[in-house]
Amino acid sequence: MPSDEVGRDTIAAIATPPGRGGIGIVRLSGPAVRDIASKLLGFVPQARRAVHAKFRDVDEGLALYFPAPHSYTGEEVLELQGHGGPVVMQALLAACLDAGARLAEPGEFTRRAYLEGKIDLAQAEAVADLIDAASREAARSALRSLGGEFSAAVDALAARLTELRALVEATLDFPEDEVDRLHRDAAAARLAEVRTALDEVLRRSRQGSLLRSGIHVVLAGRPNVGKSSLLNRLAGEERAIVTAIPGTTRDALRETVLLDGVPVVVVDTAGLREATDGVERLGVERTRREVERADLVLEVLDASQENARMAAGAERIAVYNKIDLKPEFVPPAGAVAVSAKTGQGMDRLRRAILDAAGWSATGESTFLARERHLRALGAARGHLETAAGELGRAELFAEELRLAQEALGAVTGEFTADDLLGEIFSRFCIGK
Ligand SMILES: Nc1nc2c(ncn2[C@@H]2O[C@H](COP(=O)(O)OP(=O)(O)OP(=O)(O)O)[C@@H](O)[C@H]2O)c(=O)[nH]1
Ligand SMILES: [Mg+2]
Repeated sequence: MPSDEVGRDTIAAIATPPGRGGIGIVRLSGPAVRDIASKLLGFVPQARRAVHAKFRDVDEGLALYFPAPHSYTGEEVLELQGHGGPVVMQALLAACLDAGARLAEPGEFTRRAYLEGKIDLAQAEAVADLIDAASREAARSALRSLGGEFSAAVDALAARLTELRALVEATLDFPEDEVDRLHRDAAAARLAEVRTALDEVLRRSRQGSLLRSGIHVVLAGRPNVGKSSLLNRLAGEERAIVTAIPGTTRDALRETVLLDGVPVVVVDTAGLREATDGVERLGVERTRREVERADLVLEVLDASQENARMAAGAERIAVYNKIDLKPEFVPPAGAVAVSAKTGQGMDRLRRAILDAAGWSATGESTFLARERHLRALGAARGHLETAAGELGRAELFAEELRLAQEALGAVTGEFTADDLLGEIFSRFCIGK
């Protein structure tokens, strides 16, 4: 969509994180950058050359000038690299504002890059996702999106739909004859191809979305079965208090662990039983709430006790703990047997968690998709499915293709409402 905003002003922000650092950067973007440089430095630096300068009486450091359109935002950009102390940085920012800049809103630099057509919307989102990446895998995936790989895959799908539409629209006026039938078969075959390609993009996007948003796993079960011990095992350190006294854990305790680069929030909870006091009762209530919110529940059981056997389900895994006390124990199908004490079976448990989340560690490249992207791809998929049922009616068929294309366009921002843009960019940090 990249549209133009008239009367754009010049924005400034501290681009480095708050606090003390060796270097702190104030960034400016907009038409008044040259003017502000003159006021602040006494000159306009040569394009793309780091030059030492005094920043008025505030600080001194390196100045970098990027003339439009060869800059991050596509506008005139100036970077002032000074000393990274909070007071210096604030004073430098204030000097920029005095010289005619306005304080940037969160994500405004990236928003401008998008509006200037430097990057599309999926790439802009990838900027934030790269900054927020919780694992190396997530960062790699975000970097691929930033480089345009995800957008290119989505654009390729849209392009194939354009071809198909052209093919179908050319035949709209054909009477029911042999030629028409041939066209229809060709269209059906092409549609099937596009659907397969879309499913592949969707699959890789779902994988990537796991890297981005992770999964929420809750440990639940009777007191003393070893939930807290399992949390400690998964976290690799002693986080939760473990005792032989049933009812030890009262409050829900959460730890984020990375499994295969997928961030997994593991929640330890109070053991489920008839509470013996008010505090425990509150804890048990909390456990029930956590279980309701979970993506996956690990139903922990004590293998050394005569437990009722648990049925396995998609969102529940029965985990039999303490198998060190009963080495002959054979878990029922779908369940996992472990020992939080010795670590036995933990790899299988980690694998089971990832499997239940739908993560396939094939090492293939994933797209760090957001929920918004998954919805758009899903909508496109729905339209193609409808189209497949309308092969005999060229007009309806073509219309569904058009709608599918529009849904794809939402990913890269070709068709995107302003309020959505506002929402996306407002979640960025200031200075990005
Ligand atoms: N032998 C053996 N003992 C274990 C194992 N896991 C936990 N335990 C012991 O079982 C007892 C209870 O462990 P916890 O981790 O506190 O159990 P919990 O389910 O969190 O208990 P509550 O917080 O009371 O609900 C402790 O004495 C642990 O040392 C295991 O795999 N093998
Ligand atoms: Mg506990």
